[in-house]
Amino acid sequence: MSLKTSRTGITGTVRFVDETKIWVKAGDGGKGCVSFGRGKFIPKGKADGGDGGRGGDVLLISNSHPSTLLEFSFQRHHKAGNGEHGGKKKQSGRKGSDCVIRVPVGTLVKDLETQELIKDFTVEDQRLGVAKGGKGGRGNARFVSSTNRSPYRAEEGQKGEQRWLNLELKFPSDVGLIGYPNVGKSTLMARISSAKPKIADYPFTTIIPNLGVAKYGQFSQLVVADLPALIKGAHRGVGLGIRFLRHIERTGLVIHLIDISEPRCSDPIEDFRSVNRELEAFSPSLLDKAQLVALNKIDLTHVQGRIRELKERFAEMGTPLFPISALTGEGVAELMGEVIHLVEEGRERGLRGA
Ligand SMILES: Nc1nc2c(ncn2[C@@H]2O[C@H](COP(=O)(O)OP(=O)(O)OP(=O)(O)O)[C@@H](O)[C@H]2O)c(=O)[nH]1
Ligand SMILES: [Mg+2]
Repeated sequence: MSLKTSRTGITGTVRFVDETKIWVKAGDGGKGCVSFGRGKFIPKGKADGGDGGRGGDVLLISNSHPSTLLEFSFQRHHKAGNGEHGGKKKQSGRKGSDCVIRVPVGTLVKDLETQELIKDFTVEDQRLGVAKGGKGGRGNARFVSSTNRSPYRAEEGQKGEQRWLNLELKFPSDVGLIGYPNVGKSTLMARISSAKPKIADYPFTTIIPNLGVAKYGQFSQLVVADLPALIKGAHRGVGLGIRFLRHIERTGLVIHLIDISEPRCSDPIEDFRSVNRELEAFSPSLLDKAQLVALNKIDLTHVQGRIRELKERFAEMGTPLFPISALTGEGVAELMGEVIHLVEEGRERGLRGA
């Protein structure tokens, strides 16, 4: 996906790729050789043609390093080496070199034609063979028999497998940050993690997901995903749309931020509901995720003054409200205490990356 960022003042184009297609081709097997060495009592010579080498395989290996599939949009074709042809004196051809492709953890691999899910890379160092090299052909030495001691027969190598694959990336994270634009998602991300996302006072500052790692309690690796904002109609493509929501499919829990600091956010409950309707439009299962609701910017006096009323209104819906200031840090420890509690529970049930 490419986005032109005019209002943000960033010139140029930002590319973030979380879905792409690649073509993989394993190596062909080498030909078997037809050759005759000198042999006593064999007028034509002794058949000594060696076998062709096997073609190299194409393998995918998961790696925690790259966090996008961007490089695959530059290089779509991936080919393993062909096997060498067989030689004289029963020399076998060398095997073709394997082609190893490193994909980020969180990548789902599908066969493009059948749409069958072949693999879901959930942890580092998982391997998957996606195209098998062709077998080398047999040389004429293999076809010697009692009736034919000098056969001219040898085989061609088999073709290596080839296919198109669809790669889709869904970040595995513990906590996803969602909400309307400008509510302070990136500010909270910067407060609780080591990430340094761009923060600014205009909507849609964050145009691609940011990942950060937070240290809390015994969790030294709490992965937090700051997602681009949602607005009403996002499922119809309004704003940045809902396409980034795939990244919270793998999230154990969601922090939903709300903001009443500006006159436009007069009804936070309606904002809260419309963001949830967008989640539902993307995938109803997203609403089953644990969701913590935080009222941000309580350092501002007019926000401070409405905490009680809003706590009560959310309590009526059975939703506790965490008043916080991502800017000053007030209330963040209480919110994160609950986050840790839920993440612990989720990990016990094996939720992250599930
Ligand atoms: N007073 C106050 N301002 C805040 C607080 N949190 C964020 N802000 C301000 O609100 C504005 C938006 O903050 P961001 O963190 O960029 O908001 P966002 O939700 O990531 O915005 P988008 O990426 O555009 O969706 C910035 O000017 C922040 O400084 C807070 O707790 N108190
Ligand atoms: Mg942001």
